[in-house]
Amino acid sequence: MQYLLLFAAILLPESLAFPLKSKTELWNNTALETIKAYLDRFFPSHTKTPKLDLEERIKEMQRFFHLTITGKLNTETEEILKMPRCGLPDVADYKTFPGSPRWRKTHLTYKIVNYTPDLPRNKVDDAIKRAFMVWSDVTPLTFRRVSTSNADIQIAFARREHGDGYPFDGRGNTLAHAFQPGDGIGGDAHFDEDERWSDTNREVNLFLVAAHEFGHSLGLAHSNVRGALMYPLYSYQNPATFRLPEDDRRGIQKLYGKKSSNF
Ligand code: 01S
Ligand code: ZN
Ligand code: ZN
Repeated sequence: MQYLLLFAAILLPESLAFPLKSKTELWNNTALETIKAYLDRFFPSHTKTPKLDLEERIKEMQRFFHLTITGKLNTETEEILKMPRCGLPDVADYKTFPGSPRWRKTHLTYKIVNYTPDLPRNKVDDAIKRAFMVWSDVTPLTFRRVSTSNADIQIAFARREHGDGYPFDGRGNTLAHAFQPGDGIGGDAHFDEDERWSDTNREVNLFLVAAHEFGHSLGLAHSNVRGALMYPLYSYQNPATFRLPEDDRRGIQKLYGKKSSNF
């Protein structure tokens, strides 16, 4: 009897044995509860960030599994829910901001609005230039310095309240911040003037923090991968031998693609 049922299931046309559900039907309560539970377990939203809506969280999961990013619970995504897996959350990966904002052009400009007294100007110029090269080396992006016109990415040193509603906090803790790609303040990077900026392993290395901030300016959020440039904590490494970690490279190339070869 069991065999007969099995045969019947195999012989029946797929559409009969497993009738295809309509798109709206897929959004039924059970499916929604299933994906919510899955996301809560394996893609916990960070307490600091405002609660993402379900669509953004589904996108995050689709990005992680390299599925088509629709934000919708489609068949491809449902398949993942059914697959056997390890119980640990999938947090060891780069992140983009909700909605994956990115620049819609590859030639970007930057402007160094003011300077820190901590370093000679040419050392600041050099640290900033090399921090952009970290990203232009692995993507089609180019960065050109301008001094007069409005630049896409405005770079400034400032202390405490400095006009954007995100006051700095004196020496230590927050070292710098940057805004996700967009018009106006979008892409801008601010460095806390109450830090002591350096081009060595003393205090805070400007190149290393700038490279991290420009990751934000280009659309990367913090990564949970220890050792990634976009990991939220500063750690010193020799700028002369710096190589962009794989996690960050995968993240930025997801947004902008790889560097096109020269032939
Ligand atoms: N800016 O990108 C940051 O990550 C801030 C904290 C934000 C919540 C504003 C910051 O300054 N974090 C410290 C830091 O070291 C801990 N950032 C630069 C880095 O290289 N990870
Ligand atoms: Zn600021
Ligand atoms: Zn950061």
